[in-house]
Amino acid sequence: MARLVSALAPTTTIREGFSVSELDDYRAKMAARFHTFDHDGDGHLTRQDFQLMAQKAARAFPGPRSDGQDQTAPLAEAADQYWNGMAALADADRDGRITREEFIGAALSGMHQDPEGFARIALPWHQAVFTAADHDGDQRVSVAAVECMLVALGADPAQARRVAAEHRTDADGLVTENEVLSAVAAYYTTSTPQQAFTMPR
Ligand SMILES: [Ca+2]
Ligand SMILES: [Ca+2]
Repeated sequence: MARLVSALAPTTTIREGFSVSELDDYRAKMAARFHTFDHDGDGHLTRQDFQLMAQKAARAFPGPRSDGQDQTAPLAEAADQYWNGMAALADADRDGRITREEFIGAALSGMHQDPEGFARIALPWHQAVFTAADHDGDQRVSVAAVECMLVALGADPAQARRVAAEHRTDADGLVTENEVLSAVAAYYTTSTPQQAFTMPR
């Protein structure tokens, strides 16, 4: 994690002075992400949405890993931690619900151009999902597993396939944990558009 954060650290030096269009791009990306986070579809985010997300990830990568560890409980715990981090930032009135505007505001203030904020709030969850996908524990997964991960997180299946295929692979055709987490970090900390999570048509 420290390596990932330090690799991204130079972006923190441009915290001030990004253009309105960059912020608009980021807002649009997070607005789309909000929809895919709302797993029960009631129009706001609650602890339940994060638990549904954990259950979906556990179903996507069922059974114990080769080291015998079942990932259901670690996923539920990581999702709860993720919820707590987002709620601390976003749920200003403490009613246990995050609206679309609160979510976008929280991502903007807590993660955009802030790799350390991302590392604190969202990284543990994505590490837990990677661990669940990485059945043999060698810190590498197949491109198909990356695609499966994106779909479990709410991505459109066709777009998940395309985005998964864009990841760099090693000599064995596998995608490393660092590659996956760097892509996730770029998603949350930069304005660069990314197509896996889109608004419902
Ligand atoms: Ca919801
Ligand atoms: Ca593996």
